[in-house]
Amino acid sequence: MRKTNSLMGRLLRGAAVAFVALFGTASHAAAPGITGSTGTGTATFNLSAAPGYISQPDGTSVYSWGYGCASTFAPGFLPGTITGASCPTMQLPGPTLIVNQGDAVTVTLTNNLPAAAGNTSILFPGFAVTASGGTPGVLTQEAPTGGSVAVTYTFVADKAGTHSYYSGTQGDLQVEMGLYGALIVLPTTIPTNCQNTPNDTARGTDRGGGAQSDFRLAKAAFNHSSACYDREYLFQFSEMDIEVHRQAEAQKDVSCAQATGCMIVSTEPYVPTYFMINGRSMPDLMEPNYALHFPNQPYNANPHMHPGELTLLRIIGTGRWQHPFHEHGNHVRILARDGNLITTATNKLAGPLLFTTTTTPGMTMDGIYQWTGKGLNWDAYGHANGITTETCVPDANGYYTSAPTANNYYEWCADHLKPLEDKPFGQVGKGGPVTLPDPNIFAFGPWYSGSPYLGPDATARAVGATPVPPSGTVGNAGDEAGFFFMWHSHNEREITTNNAFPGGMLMMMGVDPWVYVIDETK
Ligand SMILES: [Cu+2]
Repeated sequence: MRKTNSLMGRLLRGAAVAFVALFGTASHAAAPGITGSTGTGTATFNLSAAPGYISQPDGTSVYSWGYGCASTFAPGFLPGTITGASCPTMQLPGPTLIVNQGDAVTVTLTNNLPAAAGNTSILFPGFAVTASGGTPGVLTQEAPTGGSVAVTYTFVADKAGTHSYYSGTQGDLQVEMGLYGALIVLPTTIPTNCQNTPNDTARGTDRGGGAQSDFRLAKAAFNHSSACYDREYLFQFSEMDIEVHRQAEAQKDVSCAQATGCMIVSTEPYVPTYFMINGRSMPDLMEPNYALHFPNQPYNANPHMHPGELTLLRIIGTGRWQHPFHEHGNHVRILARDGNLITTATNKLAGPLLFTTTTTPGMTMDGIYQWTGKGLNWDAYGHANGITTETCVPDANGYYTSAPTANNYYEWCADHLKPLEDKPFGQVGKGGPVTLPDPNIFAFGPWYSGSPYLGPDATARAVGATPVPPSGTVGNAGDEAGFFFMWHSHNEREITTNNAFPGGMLMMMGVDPWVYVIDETK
């Protein structure tokens, strides 16, 4: 938070850590999507545009339009370890299309929108698209309603990275209604310095007895030594003005034979009240991918990571507003914009380090985020409170990376043994940078474990302290505690749902101790 007088600022002021949490039934995320029916070097997708209803956390059911899989099309799903994957005929956002760089991509679209909606289409910005079939529109070939005439878009996916796709027909209405999605192009060449699995010995061996699976779509976002990653998440930001959707719903059954449709829908003034990431608002976005109670909103937004892991963020701005999304805990090193890797003349990464990854409509970004605890100015593992058997030997960069099985693997050694608290409640100050609140205002449970520390047995570490535990710690023996950071739009209007806080474009990023297995299968 930058504005300390804001509501969020009052909640979070003075603490680098938003929440310390126990682990329970949390679901996780990854970057799920579909693969085409492929031969070697080709990827074919048969999509439909169709109407449907999506749900918002205030109970509202919103009439929307979305791309989905044609009923005759059986795609493949990635990552293959995610259970219950499906591709309905309408979803919001549309299916994430995953292809390999160099693939000849063919996307066939049929239009199952109501006749009153008129023609529709798909644009793939950044690619040289050949469109055939259907009827000519302003920007591309369009598919008429009725579902029987298909339009086909072909292009070579020559550019790696994260790309958007969206309707090229009546964009102010059709994109607002939900006709947009993501295209991920995986590089054909992987740099030799990338990790084979997220748990290579160089980056920490498997602390979960073989359970720490690889959920990446690839080992690198681009063919560049700075583009390796260990985990990845896709975030599509959009907003929604329900009045537009109500007008469209009221006119959906009007009989119509015009290519331009027969709806008279005012898209101005534009007053959105729903702000979504991957088609869901907080807290719905924390539910599992493909959750049955969100039949047309299959993708969640629930990032987790271990300290030190390189996490690839695939970011797309959709809709009409700018979305200044802030990833708390560190800045994001940008690799590429709109799939264009940002490098110097000598091929060194030149992408900026961003405080907020602000997207304008249609813009995409690929960036690397890493959380290590560097800069906290206190020992996040509670070593200052009696756990002195664990050491911290700095590597050339200052991190403890020489002992992959250590609980405090990747600790920032300059803060090793630094106390947490300045003036513990009811006690004398110990010199740390943080003053904890009165323990009586905390509720212990899923969002606060009773310990401010990261790692296995974090609460036991806290209460077993010498000479005194931090105030407000309660022993919950055996618990593993992680840190949760609020990732949210810095346009604070956007962290509401229908004007109620919290909601909208807000998620919780979890830093889990290495001993905790991050299971992205749900
Ligand atoms: Cu913030």
